Amino acid sequence: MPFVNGRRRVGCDAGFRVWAGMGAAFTREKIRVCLKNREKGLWVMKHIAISILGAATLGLMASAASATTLDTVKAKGFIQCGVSTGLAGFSAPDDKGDWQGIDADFCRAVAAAVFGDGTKVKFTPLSAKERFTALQSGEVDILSRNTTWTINRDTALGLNFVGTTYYDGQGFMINAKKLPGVNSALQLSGAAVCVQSGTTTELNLADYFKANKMEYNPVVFEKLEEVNAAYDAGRCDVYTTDQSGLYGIRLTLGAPADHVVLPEIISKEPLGPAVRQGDDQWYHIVKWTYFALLDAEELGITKANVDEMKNSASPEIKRVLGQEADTKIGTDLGVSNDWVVNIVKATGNYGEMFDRNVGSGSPLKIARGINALWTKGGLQYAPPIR
Ligand SMILES: N[C@@H](CCC(=O)N[C@@H](CS)C(=O)NCC(=O)O)C(=O)O
Repeated sequence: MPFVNGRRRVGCDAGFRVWAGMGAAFTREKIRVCLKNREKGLWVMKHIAISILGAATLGLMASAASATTLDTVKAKGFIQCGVSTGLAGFSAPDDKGDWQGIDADFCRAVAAAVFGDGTKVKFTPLSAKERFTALQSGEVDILSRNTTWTINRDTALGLNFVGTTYYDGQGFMINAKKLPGVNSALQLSGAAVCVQSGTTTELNLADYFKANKMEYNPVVFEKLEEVNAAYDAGRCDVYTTDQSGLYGIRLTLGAPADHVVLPEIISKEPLGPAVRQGDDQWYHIVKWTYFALLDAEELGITKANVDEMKNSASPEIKRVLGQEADTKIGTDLGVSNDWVVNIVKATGNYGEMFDRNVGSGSPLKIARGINALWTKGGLQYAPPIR
């Protein structure tokens, strides 16, 4: 029992129950103080409880947020892939509604790495404006939509670009019948230019005309079909976008042969897939899927020969295909050791994907050019899988 100056002290125990007293008045005063303290104490306790509850809620939220993209993708059983609303060669639905194109196939390659099954993908068509919010909000797991890798998107927008699946540059297309004699973009001063909003295209256009002291009249739309329709109806003299896009769009016009792509490339448009920042494992899976496609091409591993290649005499090929004893070549990444086999079976290697969708085997017939492997004079180069 606590004493102060030899007298029994009135106080409150830890539960703020009043204990012990001496004279009635003295005790009443002490009880008043005690009750006051008790109120204070209860207030403090209430707030501590609130804080604890708050912290617990935050903890729960944090653990929900820390569920990795790989976990959520595995739990739902498919990858949600953000694509364009329909750009030939990159991502466009065919007659049956199946998404075709190099960007759509890239998501299939990631699905093959994760599930061993390239069909485990669902596609979300996105306009240029919608695409970043869709990725930031978690509506899609990968953005694979002819998107240019820029510093602003890689930093302020909270994205991580995994690489450049297609090196492009911005170009101009005109109706040669309407503008005979125009064979250079430098002859376009005063032109009405059709362009899609929310793109690097819009920004480069302004820079190019300013730098060359030329005037232009921008005709801006959010939806691809609006830009296409306006240009086809002759509301603009010029259509500008990534040069690969111009070739695809030209095929959809009323009279494709009337339209000419001018020779100038006015910007660098490294197009590639992006993921959200803050999930290194998912970033690595998507990035190494891209590298695996390139390494497979470099090693001559194709959709047709991948099973045979598992027994190759080359230690490198065996390693890449997960055939080494005690290998962790896939499990370290969070996927199975035969992940490269699964990718190549689903989509073929990078070169096969390119040819089928935008290259010689496609209506676009775009040359490999700078998208050739580094071993063939191009820019496509992947670090080794070892
Ligand atoms: N690469 C550029 C341009 C991308 C872009 O959105 N281009 C338009 C060409 S008109 C497009 O593909 N639109 C497709 C759509 O909105 O579905 C960027 O990342 O900003």
